[in-house]
Amino acid sequence: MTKIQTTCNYCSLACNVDMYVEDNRITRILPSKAYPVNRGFACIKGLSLDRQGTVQGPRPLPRIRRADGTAEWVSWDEGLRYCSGRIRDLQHQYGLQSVAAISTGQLTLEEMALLGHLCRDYLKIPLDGNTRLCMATSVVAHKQSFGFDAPPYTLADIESSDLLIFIGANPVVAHPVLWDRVRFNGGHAHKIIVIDPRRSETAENADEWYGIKPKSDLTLLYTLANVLIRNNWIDQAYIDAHTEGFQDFRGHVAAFTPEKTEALTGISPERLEHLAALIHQGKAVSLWWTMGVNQGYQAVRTAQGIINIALMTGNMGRPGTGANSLTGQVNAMGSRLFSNTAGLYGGGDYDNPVRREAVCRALHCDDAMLPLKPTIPYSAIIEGIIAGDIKALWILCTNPRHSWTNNDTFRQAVEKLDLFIVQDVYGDTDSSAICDVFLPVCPGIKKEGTMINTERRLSALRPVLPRGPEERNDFEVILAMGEALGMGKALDGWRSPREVFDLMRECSRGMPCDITGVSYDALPESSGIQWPFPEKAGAGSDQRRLFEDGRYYTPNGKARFVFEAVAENPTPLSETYPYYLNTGRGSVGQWHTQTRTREVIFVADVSIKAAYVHLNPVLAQEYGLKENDPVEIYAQNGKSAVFTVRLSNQVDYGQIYAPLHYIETNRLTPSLYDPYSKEPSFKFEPVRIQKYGGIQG
Ligand SMILES: Nc1nc2c(c(=O)[nH]1)N[C@H]1C(S)=C(S)[C@@H](COP(=O)(O)OP(=O)(O)OC[C@H]3O[C@@H](n4cnc5c(=O)[nH]c(N)nc54)[C@H](O)[C@@H]3O)O[C@H]1N2
Ligand SMILES: Nc1nc2c(c(=O)[nH]1)N[C@H]1C(S)=C(S)[C@@H](COP(=O)(O)OP(=O)(O)OC[C@H]3O[C@@H](n4cnc5c(=O)[nH]c(N)nc54)[C@H](O)[C@@H]3O)O[C@H]1N2
Ligand code: SF4
Ligand SMILES: [Mo]
Repeated sequence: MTKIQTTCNYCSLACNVDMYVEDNRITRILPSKAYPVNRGFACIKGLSLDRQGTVQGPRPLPRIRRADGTAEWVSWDEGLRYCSGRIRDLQHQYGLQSVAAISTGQLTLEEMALLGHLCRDYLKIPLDGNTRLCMATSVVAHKQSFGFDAPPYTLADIESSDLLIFIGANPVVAHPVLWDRVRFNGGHAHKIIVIDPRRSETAENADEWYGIKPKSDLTLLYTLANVLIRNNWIDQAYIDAHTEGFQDFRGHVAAFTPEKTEALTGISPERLEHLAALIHQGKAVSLWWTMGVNQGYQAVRTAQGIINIALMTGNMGRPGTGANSLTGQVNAMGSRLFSNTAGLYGGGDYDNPVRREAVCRALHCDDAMLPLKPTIPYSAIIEGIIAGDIKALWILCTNPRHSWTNNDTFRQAVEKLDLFIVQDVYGDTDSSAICDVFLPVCPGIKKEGTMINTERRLSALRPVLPRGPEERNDFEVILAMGEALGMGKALDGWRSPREVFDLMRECSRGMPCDITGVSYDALPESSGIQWPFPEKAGAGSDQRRLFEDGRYYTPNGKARFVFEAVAENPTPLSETYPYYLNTGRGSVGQWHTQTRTREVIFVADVSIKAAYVHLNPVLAQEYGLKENDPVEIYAQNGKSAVFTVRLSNQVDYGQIYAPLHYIETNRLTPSLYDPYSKEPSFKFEPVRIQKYGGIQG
């Protein structure tokens, strides 16, 4: 029996597990005891990593849909020749930009980097990631406030924090191993606060829940800042030494009085004063946010509203503090820094000549090879397809027919495409079922590469099981696509994950995310390594926190207070659409579009099969709806869908909650984005409801 330590490739904690293998079979999965993230614990998804890829098609070969609609399985050579030929033809006929690709936060760093090289450096096409649906807001907020996309914390900050404030985050469901650490908290006294319009699983388990009105966080945060200033509960020495823009910020928030904002946020002046006092009394206060903040129409400024609170109270750079954005997918951090989409490899801007030169040197290429500007965002790719400008789309490791906002628009886009290529483990996902070419790849347990987790920790994904003769992994397919497209010498130095890792390491030299001290061989069996880890960094601590010296990555080393007038909700409730739909995660066992977790028997047995919503019992009664009744929900986007009713006090009257794990949910979400990050506003859509089959109410 062999033991192989590898990384759980679901959520952004990237727990490590030890897999025991006998006769090419995984016999046992034990969470790695010594790994600093999960220390011997894992959730049901990590414990079920052997359940992957068991429902694949008959043979792992490319599937092409012919003109008459029939499917044909062809050799890898033929499949890739077909794709590359079509891509070249379309580019020839309609221009370079007539092809686009969408990737993910769930591939390895090396796969993303190679894909970025192929798409952006070589084909010169738009390439965005599903991280646009998730972390784009945090990326922009960090860049503007800190000067670099740098989440500051190490997960050990959880244990040294005496006040933990979760804003729009539900870690009981979404980051379960993190929640274990929050509850235990090293045995220290601590208080947990949750700000969420929904009495979420985390709210129910917190010390205090602030059930704010949806999308009123920015008003709440500005008012909180004003209360802290008025009581002189700020750290003036920290503000003077390490930040800029505070005077203007003070002026901006002066108008946000608790009395005036109560009607907007639903939080009373007394509770707000109380929250401010808790922050003031706390020795180490940490603020954690996730999708309840990132997915909104004024999301970047809201994230910065959180950052401003941490800065003005000096809760940065010390153990237990920080304005801390939690990542979602296992390698979203890798995609943010090494995918060549929104910035150069290693995180610099495309218009920075010094960085361009450094990246050219690292990659041994000419400047003409590098993209001139960031890719167009996901939303613009979909709009471009619908407008007829983009003719081919290649998606990898994401399922947008289900997960894209207002997802009928994705179906509409696919109908316009001349070529739709899907690269996935499964040939029957909502997206792969409607593609022209399906490229089957093996799951994570048969791949190698690097993942970067939410606290910037690099760890190794390792092949635990051997592959069959026809099975390909993502890296090989992307590489073979590059060869088929004629990249030739442009692939020199890019032909194995190890080579690509070395290129990316070199690109990071001198950047905040410097990983020049990390070797590809040192990661397996290790405790992981957090960036920055420059050459000659020495062993150091295995808990690396940023900004301990109060220096930020802005040109003058100071963090910025960024703020703006609170925007009106562009899609308010109305007489026609009087209720609001909120969406998010449903249960620990369900992962996004459920292509993978349907294989986990314990999960499949207990999870609800059909789309459902949480409905407040009083509202349900008004419509004559009982538990398990079908309800039709009509959204302001013009679409409707039928869900099963679950009566729940997690939602107040007027609020409806739909888990994103069912395709119906995104039928109803809006085509509305934050203006800076272009992240969709998944968490607020005005709706009306009707008993299914009844008279419209
Ligand atoms: N089991 C499981 N775990 C997962 C995932 C999964 O699919 N399944 N996905 C992973 C990924 S990619 C991500 S990004 C993370 C997401 O992790 P989370 O962001 O924690 O999960 P969500 O359920 O999307 O949203 C969190 C909360 O935001 C609240 N919210 C909605 N609107 C507002 C608002 O206006 N203000 C505030 N303050 N809160 C609001 C919702 O009610 C919800 O409780 O989870 C990761 N972990
Ligand atoms: N309404 C609503 N919608 C949301 C959200 C929300 O809160 N509310 N959250 C958004 C967020 S934060 C996210 S991150 C997205 C997630 O949305 P998606 O990325 O679309 O969701 P997944 O189900 O994780 O899709 C991953 C796909 O990759 C496949 N796959 C798994 N492993 C591999 C592999 O190794 N290689 C390849 N090539 N394929 C693989 C899986 O089978 C699956 O089809 O959803 C977004 N959509
Ligand atoms: S908490 Fe996240 S990384 Fe850890 S085992 Fe569960 S899904 Fe995997
Ligand atoms: Mo996400």
